[in-house]
Amino acid sequence: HALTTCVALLLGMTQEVFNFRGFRWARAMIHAIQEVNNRLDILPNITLGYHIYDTCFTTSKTVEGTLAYLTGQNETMPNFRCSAGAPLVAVIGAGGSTLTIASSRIVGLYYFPEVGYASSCSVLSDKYQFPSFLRTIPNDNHQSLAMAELVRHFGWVWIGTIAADDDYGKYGIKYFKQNVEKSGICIAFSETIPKIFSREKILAVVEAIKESTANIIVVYSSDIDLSPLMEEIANSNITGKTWIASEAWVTSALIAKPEYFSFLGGTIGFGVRRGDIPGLKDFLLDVHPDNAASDDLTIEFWQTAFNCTWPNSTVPYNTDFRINVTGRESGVHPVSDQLCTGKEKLEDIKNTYLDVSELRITYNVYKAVFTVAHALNNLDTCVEGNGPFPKNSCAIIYDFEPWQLMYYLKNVKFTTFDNELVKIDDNGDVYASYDIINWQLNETGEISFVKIGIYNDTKDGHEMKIYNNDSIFWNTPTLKPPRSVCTENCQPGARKGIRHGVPACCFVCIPCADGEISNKTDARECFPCPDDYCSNTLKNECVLKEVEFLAYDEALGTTLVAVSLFGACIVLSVTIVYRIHRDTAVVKANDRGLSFLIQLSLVITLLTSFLFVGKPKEWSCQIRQVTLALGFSLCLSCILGKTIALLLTYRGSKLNAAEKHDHISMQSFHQKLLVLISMIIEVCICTAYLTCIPPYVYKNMEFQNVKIILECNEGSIEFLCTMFGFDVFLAVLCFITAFIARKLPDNFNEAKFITFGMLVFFIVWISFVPAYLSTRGKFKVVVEIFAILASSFGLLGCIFLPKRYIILLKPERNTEEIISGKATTNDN
Ligand code: TCR
Repeated sequence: HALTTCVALLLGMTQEVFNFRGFRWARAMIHAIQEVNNRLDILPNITLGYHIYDTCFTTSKTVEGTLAYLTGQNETMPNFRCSAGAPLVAVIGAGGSTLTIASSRIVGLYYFPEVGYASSCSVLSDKYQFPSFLRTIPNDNHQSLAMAELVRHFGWVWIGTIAADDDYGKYGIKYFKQNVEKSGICIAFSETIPKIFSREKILAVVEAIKESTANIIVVYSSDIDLSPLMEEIANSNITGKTWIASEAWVTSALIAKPEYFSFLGGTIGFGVRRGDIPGLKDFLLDVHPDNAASDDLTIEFWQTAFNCTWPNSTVPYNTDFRINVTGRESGVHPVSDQLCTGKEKLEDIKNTYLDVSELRITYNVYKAVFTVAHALNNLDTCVEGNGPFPKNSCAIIYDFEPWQLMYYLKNVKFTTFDNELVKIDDNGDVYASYDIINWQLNETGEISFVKIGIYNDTKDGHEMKIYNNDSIFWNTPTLKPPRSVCTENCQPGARKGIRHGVPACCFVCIPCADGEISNKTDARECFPCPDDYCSNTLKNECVLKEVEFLAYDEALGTTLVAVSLFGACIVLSVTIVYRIHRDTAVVKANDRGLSFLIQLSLVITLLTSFLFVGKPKEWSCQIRQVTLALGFSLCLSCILGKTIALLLTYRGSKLNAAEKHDHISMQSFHQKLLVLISMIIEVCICTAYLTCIPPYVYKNMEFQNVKIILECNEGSIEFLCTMFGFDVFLAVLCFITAFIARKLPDNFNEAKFITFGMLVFFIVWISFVPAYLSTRGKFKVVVEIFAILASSFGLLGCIFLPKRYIILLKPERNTEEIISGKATTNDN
C-alpha cells in the first residue's frame, strides 16, 4: 500500500487576469510529481501528493495559503488535496521573493522546508532569517554582477535603472548600483514601478525615461509588474533605448510582443538555464474541465483561453474587484456570453501556457520537486545504524520531523534528465549560470530570444562570454552598439572639469592653457610642457619651441655678412694701394705703420659681424664683444696717435731738417707707445671681464611662449660698459684732438676728415643705444651689426678713401711740397 506524502505549491496564478505562465508552472509541478510517482528508482513505495495554493501575487494570500497548508484548514484551496493524515513534506514556492519572504518566515519558525523556484532575492540566502529556505534559482547577486559586467563590457557609463517595488527589484538594483558605481559608471535615474497600478506613477517613470539622456536602462522587475509601464512606453513612443532585462521578464511573452519590437528590440537580458522537460508538452495539452469538474483553476483557464463561459460554473470570469478600485480598464476582457462547449481544441490556440520553447522557471519548478523527492528518497533509504542522526539513527518516512528532512535537503545532489548536476550549498543556493539573451525579430515577425553568450559563476570570480558581437541585434539607427554617456569624452588637449551638483560622469571639457597639454582622453589634468617645449595648437603634444637667432642662411644674415665682407675687401684694397704707393707722400705722411694698423683694426671690426650672425655658442658669445672692443680700441688709439701727431707736426714744422727727422721718429715712437698702452689697458679690462663674469648663451623665453630667442647674455653690464667706455673715451679724445687740429695745415686735410669720421662714429653709436634697447630677439643683433658696419665704413670712408682718391686719381698732388708749407695756401 502506497503511502502518500504531501507537498504544497505556492504560486501566483491570478492577479488581474489569469496567468497562463503560472498555470504552466502548476502543471509542470504535477507532471514532475507524477514522474516521481511513476519512477521506481525514487520513492518506490511512496506516492507524493500535493496542494496548490494561488498567492494572487499578494502577501496576504500567500500567508493564508501557508497557514492553511500547515494547519490543515483547507477551505480556501482549489481542488487538489492530499489524503487525510498524509505527512506534510515541504512547500515549493512561492513565486516572487516578497511572497517567499512572507511564507518562509512562517515555515522557518518550525524549520519546515521551503524550496523556491523563482525567488531569487539575495536576502533569502541569509540563513539566520530564513533557516529552512532553499532554492533552485541562483541568488540575484550573481545576476546584478553579470549586468554590471555587461554594462562595463560595452562601455556604457550613463545608465537609468527601474526596479519593481518589491524585494526582487530593490535588492537587485541596489546590488547592481553598488557594483557599477565602483567602476565609475553613473546612474542617470532610478525609478520604481508601483506594485498597485497607478497611472500617475507610471507616467512619472515614463517622463523620467523620456527626459534622460541615458540610452541604457536596466530593469529589475517581474513581467506582471512591468507590463503596464511597457504599455505606456509604447503609447509615448520612446525609442532609441536599449533595455537590460532581468531574468524575470527577459523571456516573458507578456512583454516580448512583436508590436513592442520597435522600442524593445535589441533588449539584452539574463536567463537561467533552460531545459526541455520530456513529455511536458503532451501533459500540458492533456487538460480539460471535464477531467476535473470541480477544479476551479482549470475551468478558469479554459474560460480565459477560449473566451467563453463554462456552463453552470461558479467561477467568475475575470471579475476581480480590484479592477474597479484602481480604475484600470486595459487588459480586461469583456465578459463573454458565449458558452464553452468543451469541444474547443487546445492544439488550435497559441498562448503562453503551451509555449514550451523557453522553459526556464518551469525547469526550476521541476528541479524543486526533484530536490524534495531526492531528499525524501535519501531519508527513506537510510540504513539504521548508519544514519546521520544521534546514535547513527535514521528518520522514519512515515513520521519524521521537518529538521530531519532539512538535513537531507541540504545535502541533496542529483542530475536531471538534462545531465545538469543540481547541488544545494550551505546557504540553500545553487550554482549560478546564465544565458545572455538578445531580442531579435525572426522571419515570422515574432520576437526570438537569441542566446548571444553566457555568464558563469566560477570558483575564482566569474566569467562572461559573448560569442560573437556581430550576432547581437542593436535597436539603433546604425545597428551598432549604442553609446550611453552623459558627456562625450574629453579629447586629448582638454581636461575634465567637475560640475557641481551633477554625477561625476557629467563634466565639462576645459581646453588646456598655452604651454600645457593632455595626451589622453578624459584626462583629469593638463600637464605643463618642459622648458624648451611648448604645446601645439591641439594642446595634445609638447613640441620643441622654435629657436630664433640670426642665421647665415636668411636674407638679413647673408646681406650683413656680405656687406661686412665687402667692407673688408675695400680695406684690403686700400692696404694694397698703400703698399704699392708706400713711398709716396700721402702714404708716408703721418706714420705708415699706424695706417696699416688702422686698416687691420677695421678688418677686425668688420669681420666681427661674423661672430654675431649664426647660432650663438658659448665661445662666440664670449669673444664677439671683446673682439669688437679690442678692434675699436686699436683703431681709435691709432687714430688718436695720428691726431696727436698732427698737432705736434704743426709745431715741428718750424724745425730744421735734422731736428725734424728726430722729431718725427720720436713722434712715431710715442705714437706706438700710446697704441700699446691703450691696447694693454683694453686687454686687461677684457681679461678681467672674461675671467670674472663672462657672457654666456641664454635662452630667452620671456617674450614669447612659442619661441626661444637664443641670445648672448652679456654677463656683466658693468664690465661691458667699462670695456666700451674705454673705447668711447678714446673716441672722445680723438674727436677733441682732431677738432683742434682741423684748422692746421696738415697732410691733405687729414684732421678734418678724422673729425668728420669721428662725428659719424658718434652719431652711429649714439643712435645705436635707443635702437638696441627697443628691439627684441634677433633684431637686436642686427642693430648691433648695423652699427658696427656703419661706424667701420664711416671711419674707412673718412680716413682712407680721400687719400686713395689722391693716390690713384690725383697723383700730381701726391708730392712733398704740397704737404709742407705751401699746403696752407692750398687749403680751404
Ligand atoms: N525572481 C523574481 C520573480 C521571478 C519571476 C520570474 C516571476 C523571477 N523569474 C519569471 C515570473 C516569471 C526571478 C523574484 O521576485 O525573486
